[in-house]
Amino acid sequence: MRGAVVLVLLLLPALAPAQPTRVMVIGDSMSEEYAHELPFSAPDSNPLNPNTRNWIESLDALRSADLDFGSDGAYPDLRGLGFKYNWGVPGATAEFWAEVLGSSLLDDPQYLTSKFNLLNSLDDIDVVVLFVGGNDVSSDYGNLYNNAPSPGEEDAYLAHIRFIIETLRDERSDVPIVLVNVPDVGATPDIQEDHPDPVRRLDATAHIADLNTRLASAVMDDPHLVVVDLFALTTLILDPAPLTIGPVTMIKSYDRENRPNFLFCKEKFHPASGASALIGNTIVGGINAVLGTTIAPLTDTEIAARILELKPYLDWIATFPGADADLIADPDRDGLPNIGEFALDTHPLSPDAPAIAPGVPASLTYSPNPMASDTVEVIAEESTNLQSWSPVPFFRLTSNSDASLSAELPDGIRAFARLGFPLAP
Ligand SMILES: [Ca+2]
Ligand SMILES: [Ca+2]
Repeated sequence: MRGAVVLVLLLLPALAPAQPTRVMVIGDSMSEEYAHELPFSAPDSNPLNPNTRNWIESLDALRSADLDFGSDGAYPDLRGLGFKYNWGVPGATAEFWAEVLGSSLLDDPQYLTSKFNLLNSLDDIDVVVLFVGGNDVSSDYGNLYNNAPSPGEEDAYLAHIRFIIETLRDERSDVPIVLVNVPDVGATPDIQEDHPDPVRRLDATAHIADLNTRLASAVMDDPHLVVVDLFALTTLILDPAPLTIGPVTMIKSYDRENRPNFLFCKEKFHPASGASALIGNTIVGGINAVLGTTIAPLTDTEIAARILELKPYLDWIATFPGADADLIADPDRDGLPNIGEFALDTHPLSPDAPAIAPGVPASLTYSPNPMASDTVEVIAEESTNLQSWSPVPFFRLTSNSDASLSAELPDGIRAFARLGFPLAP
């Protein structure tokens, strides 16, 4: 008996070194690497340098020991630039992918190379993530909003998904598939601006939920397929409750600089890095479910530190035992949120915020923390009514010899000053 136990222990190390799970993705612009999706993935101030990541880029950055999307390269087919197993094609719908996989010498022959390359590589991968639907519902959203979905649209979508799956199965009958359901695109600022009535958006939400119910039942008998619930993630965005990632309360909107605490990229539709990381976790859950793997989802701390690039802040706040790490918490009630305390290297647990010095003119002097400048900006703002605020103009900003800055208030009128701390793009 003892001998048997020893034998098992000796065998264990041989089982341990697992290869990363090779993931093929069939999708749209949500899956195409943001590195190749200018201009929306880059800030207005630096339009050639993407500062956001999509779900694949986030997982590749933090889980490359577990997940392999293929080598980064240039491919002479629909993949274009990016990971070898990533077939993310901007603008793609379910219908598009059904066309590609249904192409022949007579029908859509321009897609034949892609079709063959994709199907031929099914033996090289461990799982397929089928991630389309956002573009399908976006193009019909106006009708869903008017509670008058285009007749046959749902049926056509489901038929296209079925055809895609059947074509993959014809090539490799047991290929594991993670099917991403349809997001409620009414969660995006883009759709909301064009469809401003929240009550009618609820009609659209109900139609998309219905489509997802039908999608789930259409594939429920497939033993090698798991549906993941992207719709649930969009529901979280629509929920009025705050959505937090670790210490960061995410802003459910967009920003032209693609700052990391906004959920959407600057063109108001694509999820920005933080939301993309949450999508990645949803898909990791699907991969684990269909393959029986135990790949760890990204933790909030990892996302905050490595995806939202807040590690310098997290390291700094950790040097104050007992301090709440929340960026916007103000435990010492001195008016500076923690991120502002970091930006000025003041004490998060001791009231020491810079104060306006009376005088003619009155001024606000503050010392930006050089260790924080890559993480958070410091912007002096002024107001005459406490309602509208604007940056203090440069000609009233002075650099002092001790590296502090002084913002002078306008002379002769009642004015107020404050400091703003936007996260660095
Ligand atoms: Ca404070
Ligand atoms: Ca303080």
